[in-house]
Amino acid sequence: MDRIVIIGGGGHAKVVISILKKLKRFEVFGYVDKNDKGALLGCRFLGNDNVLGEMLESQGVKTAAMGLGMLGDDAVRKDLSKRAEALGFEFPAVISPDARLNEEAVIGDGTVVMDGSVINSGTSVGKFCIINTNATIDHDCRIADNVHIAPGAVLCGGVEVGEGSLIGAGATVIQYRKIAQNVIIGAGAVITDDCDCPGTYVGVPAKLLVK
Ligand code: JB3
Repeated sequence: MDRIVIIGGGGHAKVVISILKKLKRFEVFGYVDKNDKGALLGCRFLGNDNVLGEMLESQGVKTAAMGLGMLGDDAVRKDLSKRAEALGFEFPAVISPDARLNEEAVIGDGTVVMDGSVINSGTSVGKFCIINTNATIDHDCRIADNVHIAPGAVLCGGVEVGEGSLIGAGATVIQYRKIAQNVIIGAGAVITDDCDCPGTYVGVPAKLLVK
């Protein structure tokens, strides 16, 4: 089995590790973090990000998974994934065996699809997204890179979500609505209109929070 390193050692990384262990496709070699968080589900601390180069050169670790979560600001994740790709790491999509993907659902590199989520036919998901636990994305959606669909969120058919946006836990986006880049949809919000401006939308029906 190929070796894989997890970037980040927090709660999200633990979920990614649990999925990788179920997949039995990779040997989870360890995780890198700013701090030693001890063993994560048996996965050892390897050091900080500066050891990634050595992992590639002398430990034969060619693949990585992004273990940092994203709650609206994807800057650190984006920087880390770019740095690791520049070193030569590959980021395969990590798709739980307990997720359901229907025909012609396309998932980008580096994206993690958690347990219980459903991605329906004709939907495309970009790179380095998080499709979190029990999220449902229905047919023909277009999800850009670095998007987080939080646990239990519901995207009806034909929804578009721009780069770096977060659809909060339990939020609903009705069919064919468009969410711009760098938008945060609050937990439980119901989106009935397009969200054209970056910012935070909350409530039922959701409205842009004015700063
Ligand atoms: O809501 C859910 C289901 N999951 C959340 C997820 C989407 O986002 C979760 O509850 C958290 O809110 C968050 O998960 P994450 O990113 O695992 O959060 P936390 O538990 O705080 O762990 C972040 C880890 O990243 C910490 O161990 C930090 O030390 C580490 N970290 C921060 N900056 C870094 C860096 N690790 C590396 N390798 N490099 C960094 O630059």
